[in-house]
Amino acid sequence: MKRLFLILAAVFLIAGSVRAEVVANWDMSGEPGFQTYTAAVGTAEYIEAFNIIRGAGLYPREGADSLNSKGWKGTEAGDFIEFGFSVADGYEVKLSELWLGTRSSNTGPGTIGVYSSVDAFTAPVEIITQDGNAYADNIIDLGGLDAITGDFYIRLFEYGDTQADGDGATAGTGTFRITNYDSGGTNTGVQFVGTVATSAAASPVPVPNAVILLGCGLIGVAGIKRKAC
Ligand SMILES: [Ca+2]
Ligand SMILES: [Ca+2]
Repeated sequence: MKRLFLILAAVFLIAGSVRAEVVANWDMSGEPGFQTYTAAVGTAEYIEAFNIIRGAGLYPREGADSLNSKGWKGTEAGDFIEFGFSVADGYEVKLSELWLGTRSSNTGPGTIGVYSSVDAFTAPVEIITQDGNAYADNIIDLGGLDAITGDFYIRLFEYGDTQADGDGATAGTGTFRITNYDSGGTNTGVQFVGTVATSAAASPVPVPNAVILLGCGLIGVAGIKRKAC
């Protein structure tokens, strides 16, 4: 009976071995701030990352270890930072977290909405508060998003129109930068965490694999030999 338990445990371990991993990550350390884009430094298998870029309504600005921008004005259409990834055909990603650091200048955006392409950037997944010009380090819960196939983007728009120092409308000269997540001795870069798996559409019957393994495991216990195993 103990052996049966061990085999069953092993079978379920194998069947459920889709583990959370870094789906894509960008390292902002050493970046000057005014670069046109920052390319990813790594991805999970079956993932291609997109550069971190500015929308057309923003302008480059110096800022060590970041991608920094000025030209923020409330919800102007082109005023956003965008990054994301593409999932290979036949695969899907279930995201769990986005790790990132952000910082505004005192007259830059006071609140930043984190929007996703899943709902065409309609409702913020999270709202980041910038407290003056202090760095904000956040692990944003993306567990509520549906599984992703194809292209996926996050956009950071200003949410509302208030300066980070708490009063006044956001100034066009004010800045907002995206930096590495750096908190409590942990510096991870900007990263998505989640699981990559074959998509339901590509393999509509993923369960039988586990069932076959389970069947073979039981046959093994019973001492029955079968070619399929
Ligand atoms: Ca603008
Ligand atoms: Ca102010």
